[in-house]
Amino acid sequence: MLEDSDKAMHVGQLNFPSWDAFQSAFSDIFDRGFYSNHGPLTAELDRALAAYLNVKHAICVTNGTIALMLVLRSLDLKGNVITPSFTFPATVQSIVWAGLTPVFCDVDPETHVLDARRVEPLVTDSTAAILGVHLWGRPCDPHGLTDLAQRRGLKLVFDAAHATGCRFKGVPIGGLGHAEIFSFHATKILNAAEGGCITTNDDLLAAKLRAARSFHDMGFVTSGLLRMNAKMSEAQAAMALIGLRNIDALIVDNRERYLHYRRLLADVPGLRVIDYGDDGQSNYQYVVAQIDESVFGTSRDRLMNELWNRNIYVRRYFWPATHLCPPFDDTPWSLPVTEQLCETLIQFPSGQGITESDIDKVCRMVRDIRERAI
Ligand code: T4K
Repeated sequence: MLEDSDKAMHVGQLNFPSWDAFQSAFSDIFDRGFYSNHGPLTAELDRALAAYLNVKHAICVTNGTIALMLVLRSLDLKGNVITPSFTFPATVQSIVWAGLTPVFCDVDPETHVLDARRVEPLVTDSTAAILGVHLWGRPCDPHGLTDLAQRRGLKLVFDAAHATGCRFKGVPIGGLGHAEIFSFHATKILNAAEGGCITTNDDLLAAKLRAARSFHDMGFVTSGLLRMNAKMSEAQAAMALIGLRNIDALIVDNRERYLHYRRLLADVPGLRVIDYGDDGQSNYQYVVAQIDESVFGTSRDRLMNELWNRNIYVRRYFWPATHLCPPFDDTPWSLPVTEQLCETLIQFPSGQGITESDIDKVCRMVRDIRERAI
């Protein structure tokens, strides 16, 4: 008999800052009467993130999408940008917003990210940049893509929206390529309600980005640089600063949740929780499994619908594939791995609001649904 769950469980169960810390930060903002336009908390967050991410410059902005648009625009690119279709649509849409053309590259079936071997055959005279995505926080072939970008004279940017707190060979993600971008959306490990940042070790690019994110920084004002209002507010910065103080503890808790899912689902035929290794390099914010319908006994979509009926709001990230949606679907892209992943992956609820007994319940339901289906 299937059990009902009365607690709605979402994939991005929010990481909350402590209410007391939040109140006190807000009370300080009210006392200062300074809410925006690069207040002290935004400046402090820029410095704190640069230190945490081990990079020279962190430039906080309104959200991750704006961070992508700004960095692509500020690199003065023309032509094509090689990028995955298997990502949140913001990655690709930002390329178009920056006046560039996306060229889709398929991803590795195990890691779900781009690698130099797949990207290199797509490089042409029109290629300006590679925009890799550290999907699920997995480093996107940093050595291979850096080498390729250097050899072919391309800019290399990483979308690290999922990767705050993740590491590559022990070093925090943040200083790779020409620039990386992060998202502090409510569902991310570092929750600023909305928010994002660009990180770079390039002083000139950082100066341009600081000028481009607002109409208040007078640097580059005469250079014709295109600018916008992409400022982070003091309220967002306050929330991010509190989250940043606790992020390492959140990663430890996330890892426990991830390992608990893995233990409970290890022997379910046809369901494989994707592996981040046990080396502590991931932020474990995403618990993603692949369903092999022929072994599992029912399809990923059927499993998703059955779980939704029980208040478990798993997601089929990412569906539909970006290259199959307008305005990108008028080209016959050949992306077999991406299309297979879009049809077989399921993301389970995770994050601070999910307890061990919630995970027990989700996994019990997955087993029950499978047993009823076979
Ligand atoms: N690059 C990549 C690789 C990204 O994944 C993203 C964003 C970006 C760039 C762009 O960064 P931002 O511009 O967003 O900063 C969610 C997020 O909205 C999106 O930020 C994120 N990626 C993406 C992976 O997930 P949706 O539309 O699939 O889910 P959403 O926002 O409805 O939230 C998921 C679940 O979380 C909901 O079912 C309910 C729950 N939830 C959500 C919110 C906002 C809550 O319980 N409370 C909340 O306040 O995009």
